[in-house]
Order: sequence, then C-alpha cells, then structure tokens
Amino acid sequence: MTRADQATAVDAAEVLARCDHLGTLTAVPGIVHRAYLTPEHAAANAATAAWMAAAGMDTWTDAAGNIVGRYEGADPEAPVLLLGSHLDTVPNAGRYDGPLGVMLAIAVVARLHERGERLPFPIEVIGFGDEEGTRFGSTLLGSRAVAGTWDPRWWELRDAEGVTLVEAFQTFGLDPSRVGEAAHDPQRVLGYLEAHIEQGPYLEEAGRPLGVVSAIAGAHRFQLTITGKAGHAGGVPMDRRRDALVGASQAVLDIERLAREMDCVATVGMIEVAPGAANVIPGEASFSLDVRAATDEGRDACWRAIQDAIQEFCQERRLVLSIEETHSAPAEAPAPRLVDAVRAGIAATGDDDPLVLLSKAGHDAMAIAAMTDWAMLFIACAGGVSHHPAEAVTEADVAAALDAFEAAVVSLVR
Ligand code: HGY
Ligand code: MN
Ligand code: MN
Ligand code: MN
Repeated sequence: MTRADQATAVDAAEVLARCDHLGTLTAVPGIVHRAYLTPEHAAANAATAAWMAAAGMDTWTDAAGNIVGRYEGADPEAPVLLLGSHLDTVPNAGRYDGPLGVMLAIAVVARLHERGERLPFPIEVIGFGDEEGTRFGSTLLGSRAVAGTWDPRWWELRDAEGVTLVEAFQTFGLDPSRVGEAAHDPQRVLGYLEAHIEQGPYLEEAGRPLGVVSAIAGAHRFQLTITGKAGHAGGVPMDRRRDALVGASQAVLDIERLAREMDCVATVGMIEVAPGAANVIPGEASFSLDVRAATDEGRDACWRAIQDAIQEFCQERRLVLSIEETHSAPAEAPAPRLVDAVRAGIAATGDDDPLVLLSKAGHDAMAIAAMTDWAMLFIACAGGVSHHPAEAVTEADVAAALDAFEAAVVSLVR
C-alpha cells in the first residue's frame, strides 16, 4: 500500500503511485487486466475504499459492484455531485485509463478533508466496475446501473467461461434482484464530472496538459458472422471454394477503407475461425465491429456502406452474412453549466482558452448522461497511447489536472 494510509494529503505523485498499485491488481501478473466482478476487481475496490476512507469518505460497494465514497456536504440533503471514472481495464491495458480519474476525484476530496472544508453539497466518488465491457461483451454496466438504465436482458450475458452475469453477481456477493438500488434519483443529483486521459494525440501535440470534452462519439458495435463451406484444403479447387475467412478478410479491408473515406473510426478487434484447422477451408468466420463518428448520422452512413460492401462480396463468393448488434450508444453532449465549471477549473491553472476535443473513446459519462448533466476534463497522455501498457502521463500534467478538477468542483459552489 502507498503512503496514503498515513496522510490524507494526496499530491500528483501519490495519485500516480495509486494508479501503479492498482496496476498490480490484475488477472495475469505482469500485465494489467482487471475485468468486472473478478477477484482483482474486488481487490481494486478494497484499495480504493481505503483511499476514500483516508480522504474522509464513508464507503460502500453498491448493488452493481461499483465502489462508492461519500463526502458529506454542509447540507446532507442537497443534491449530490458525482465524480468518477472506471476501475476495470481492457486486457493488457495501461494504468491510467479509468483509474486516474477515480484517483483524481479522491485527491480532490482529500484536499477538502485536509482543510476541514465542507461544500454546500455532498460529493460521491464512484469507481465504476465495468466501463470496458470486456468480460460480458456489453459495456458501461456499472454506470448504467447508477443511471437507472439497467436492462434485465443482460442477466443472461455469459463470459468466455460461460459464467452468466447473474452467477458473477452472486460470486461477487451481490444480489442480482437488488441491482436497482444502485440507481440515483435524478432529482437528487447536481451533476457528474469525470477526469480522463485523452486517449488521443491532440493535447500533447498542442503542448496543452488539459482539455474540455465537447462530445463523446457513440459507438455502434456488432458481431458479424460470415458462413461459407468448410472443405478439404487439398481437394477443393480454388474456384469452387466458399472460404469464410476470405470473406471476412475482404470485409476487414473494406471496413478500413470506408472508415477512412467517411471520416469515421472502425475497428475489428476480435475474430474467430471455424472449424479452425490448418487443412480445413474455414466454413465460418465471426468477428467484432466497432464503428464511431463525430455524429450518429455519419456513423450510421458508414455502417450502411460497410454492410453493402460486405454483402456484395458475399454474393460474389456465395457466402452468407449474419449480423448481431451488441452495443449501441448515441453521441452525448455535455451540459454547458458543467462545461463552464471544467473551463473555470482549467483557467485556474492558467489556461483560459482550453482546447476543446471530441472524444471518440467512450466513457462512463455517456451512461450517466441518461440520469444527469455531465462534463469531462481531459488530460494529455504520451503519444495518445491507450489500451496499451505504454499508456503514460506526466506528473506535471496530473498536478495540473488535480488543481483544475478541484477548482471545477469548487466553482459549482457559486
Ligand atoms: O471503447 C471505448 O471507447 C472505451 O475505452 N470503453
Ligand atoms: Mn476509460
Ligand atoms: Mn478504455
Ligand atoms: Mn472509456
């Protein structure tokens, strides 16, 4: 454990040390991989709860497995300001995508606690448990529970070992029937602020430590399956094959080409081939597709063009395409009053004309948007690298972010 258990003062160095510590709470020693409702998630919740308590917060695990810390306000009945980000990670992740935002939120509260200061409103810091959605294939489960948009169809989601979400809840010590208790009453929430690394190159290229998020692009995700005909790798002549992997390979190239042409981002992150033998022509190829753009209209136009291109090639090769939508989130815009708070925070660090950026990365804020107003503070990261062990931030930028985040919170008092 870092020195945080001796003092409530939490500076940028301590914030980074805590992110490093969380990076050791992982499924596979040596790489960062922490999925929803796993033992490593429980360990991260416990470490975070200790740091929250050291900052003067009451802590609990909510009904969806998120870790929550509450710092009382002068008026405990006043609508609560929510701060947060996520504690889960993608496989072989960096240490800052998610955890940095949670640690910065705790550090802001630690400063208030150290000064013995109570704001008029209570603050709750939330470490969401499933922003990435990598275990069950459906993202933002923790924040959607808090937003009150839980979908009961998710209970039958299974992870790679076949464990259902219901079973994972029970193993984690949660009662699935009580997941609704994680939801906030929108009337009793002041708003939501999230600090997060940019996960893109633009702040660093502009030499700016901090930026304001103008909107979050909505991701549309699918599982595409191309079915052909398995056959003998030696016996079937090339011109008589219905090779599913050839169809999928052409699809991947068309996806990349169309995303470039139509100013979108599109990613095939997973692919499986069946039956999966060196001497068998693939009869089936199934792959993920994630499409995003600055607008939902632009994203959906790109998705239509992708479908047309894949269908056309499948017809030529006597292949069959099937499509399952696995996730769809609309683009979300922050609330001007909270954007003003983030701008005020950044101005407190000397930058009164901050860079304003579209986030093509998704965040818990887009789930919380269903329940309350939100805004995000972006922090420069080295080379824009994220979802990779080389993810890095500078201590100076984290120090600026801490000052800006604190100033943004305090600016809401007026
Ligand atoms: O996919 C995303 O943009 C986020 O990191 N979950
Ligand atoms: Mn993230
Ligand atoms: Mn991420
Ligand atoms: Mn994200």
